[in-house]
Amino acid sequence: MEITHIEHIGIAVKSIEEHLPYYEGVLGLKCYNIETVEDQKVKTAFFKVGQTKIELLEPTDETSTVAKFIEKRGEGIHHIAYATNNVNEALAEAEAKGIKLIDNQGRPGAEGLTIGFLHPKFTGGVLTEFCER
Ligand code: CMX
Repeated sequence: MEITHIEHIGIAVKSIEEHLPYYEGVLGLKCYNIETVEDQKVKTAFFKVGQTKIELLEPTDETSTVAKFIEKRGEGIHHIAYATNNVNEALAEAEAKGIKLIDNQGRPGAEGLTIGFLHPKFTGGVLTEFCER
């Protein structure tokens, strides 16, 4: 696989609105997109930092995996997403090297990206996402 850069860092929050003053007012970043990803049961807010983005993730209901994460571990870094030119190839290669997949195939994510996750128990405790534009 070829990883080109960190596409985004996902941060789990209870409320996007509550955290906007920090990202915009303190760090001086601009929230350029707020989007709900129904499939993932999250509302997302994006900020660009060079080539990389910060993605705030707010659960849209209590059955969301992000709601479960916050309940168990509190707000904070939820995942790291790597940009690659072929998600399906990257997933297959990781699996062939013994990594448990969450997604066998890429699926639609926020911002029109195709995404696929690796299980955090096989990646040193970091939920890892591949993204393809
Ligand atoms: N980072 C690191 N570890 C995590 C984790 C995370 N984000 N989420 C869960 N875990 C750990 C748990 O702490 C737990 O560890 P222990 O067994 O030591 O307690 C273990 O993984 C199993 O977790 P769980 O609470 O039982 O939760 P689930 O098995 O129901 O789900 C996971 C975990 C990662 C499979 C699930 O969250 C998932 O499928 N994630 C991928 C999809 C996703 O995260 N979507 C939201 C973002 C979408 C977007 O970016 O648009």
